[in-house]
Amino acid sequence: MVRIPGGTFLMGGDDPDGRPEDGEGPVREVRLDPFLIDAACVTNAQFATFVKETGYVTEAERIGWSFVFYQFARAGVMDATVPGAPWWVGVEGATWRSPEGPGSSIGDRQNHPVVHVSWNDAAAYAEWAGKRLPTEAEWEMAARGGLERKRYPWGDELAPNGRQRCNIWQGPFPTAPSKGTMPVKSFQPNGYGLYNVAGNVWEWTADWWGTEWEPYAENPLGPADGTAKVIRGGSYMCHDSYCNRYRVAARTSNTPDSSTGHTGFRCAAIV
Ligand SMILES: [Cu+2]
Repeated sequence: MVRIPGGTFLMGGDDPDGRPEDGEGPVREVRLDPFLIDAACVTNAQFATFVKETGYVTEAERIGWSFVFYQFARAGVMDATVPGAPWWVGVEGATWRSPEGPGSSIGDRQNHPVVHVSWNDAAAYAEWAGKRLPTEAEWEMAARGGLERKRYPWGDELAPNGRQRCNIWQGPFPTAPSKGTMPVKSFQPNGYGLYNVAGNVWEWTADWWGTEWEPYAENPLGPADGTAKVIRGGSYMCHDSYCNRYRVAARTSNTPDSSTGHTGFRCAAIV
């Protein structure tokens, strides 16, 4: 894990191309105590150890299906779609062990982020590991890597000197061929040593979704309750033609029992 020194930072953003309903802004001052956070997302190998030691069964395994990007779906395709996002298909038997459904495996993806894990699954892993999920404020402070009000975890340019810095969609969406997830330590880390805080997979945070902010907050925990949990960072499917949420201030949410092939998590802990 990486130690984040704490202190005050400017949270949120006012990028003109952010969506107002996402509540990225206004920019506000947030003060945090020091904390620890995983340098990278939890991998398939790490999650496998957790399952082996505890016998844990994920929600997707119990429900019997999960959402898979259409290019990867082969067997088990159901008649389940997401309004406004027809590239997601429900696949019977899609789980963290078989991310594309029956016949697929994570054999050659041990160091990729675990996916098809719900918020509840992520929280169970964190508890087993003696950790917890990061608050949204912790996630963002860590993701900013010590930089102030930048668009990305490394600065304002998406690809400085033409160098790709994150795993986001390449080419026309959603038809160009997707490679899906990459190993959790792909690309250069940010200033705090965190890998892939932009792109690769969305990351669950501890907070319930909300869009109301105070101009100043100390160790904020988000709303007391809600129906969806905040996810941060964007995924390999993000592309500025439809979703530019790989920006470091960007945010969205999903219900705590949902799982998809592009959402994972990293853990935090007290110092
Ligand atoms: Cu996106």
